[in-house]
Amino acid sequence: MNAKQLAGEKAVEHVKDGMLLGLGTGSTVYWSILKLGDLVKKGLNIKGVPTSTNTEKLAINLGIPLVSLSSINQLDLTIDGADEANRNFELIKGGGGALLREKMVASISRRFITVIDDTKMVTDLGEFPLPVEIIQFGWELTLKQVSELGSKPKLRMDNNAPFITDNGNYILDCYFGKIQDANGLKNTLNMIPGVVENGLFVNMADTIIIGNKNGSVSTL
Ligand code: ABF
Repeated sequence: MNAKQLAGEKAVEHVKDGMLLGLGTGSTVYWSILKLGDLVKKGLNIKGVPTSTNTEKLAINLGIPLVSLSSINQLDLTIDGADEANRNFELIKGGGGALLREKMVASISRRFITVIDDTKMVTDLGEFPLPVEIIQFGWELTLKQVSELGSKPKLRMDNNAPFITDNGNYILDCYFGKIQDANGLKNTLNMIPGVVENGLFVNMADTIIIGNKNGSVSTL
């Protein structure tokens, strides 16, 4: 079993009958969804899953019922991946471009479990360029304002055109170097008018499950 599968499957042990679940995107949470589908077939009753993006198709194929996000106030548990995590449970997410919907789902979850392999665990966030979702209008101005915060932002491209998120926005991948004050940077970025949301998840994850290459699983 690979490290991502170890973490993804371990997280499913926290799923109880009758839960409303949030599921993110990515190749680690992929294993959580497969394991969930297996347990649903064996009778586990999942009340519903408002998946955030292309996980929808997978959930449907595995017989996991979907609920619309607007019809619920709270989720019992969200399981999602991350691009980087530190021991303060701060995350960088959005490598897959789905950070806004993932943050919306995580924000209404009583519990939020992050599943990663050990390569994602870092002392300081920032080696992975921080994804920032911005509106298309005046994106060059927004890029300049983000760079004035001390980053080197790059417009994310998809082949020869700008990458477009599920919400019709652009993504800036911003290299800040070591991020010492994740909460401060998260808030400062979101004060820029053209910024919709950013990939700093602070005070959201309560558990980090790490699949290790030696075949063990650690839980923080
Ligand atoms: C998603 O999964 C994103 O927020 C994050 O970028 C990505 C991590 O993907 P993987 O699990 O494939 O490394 O949650």
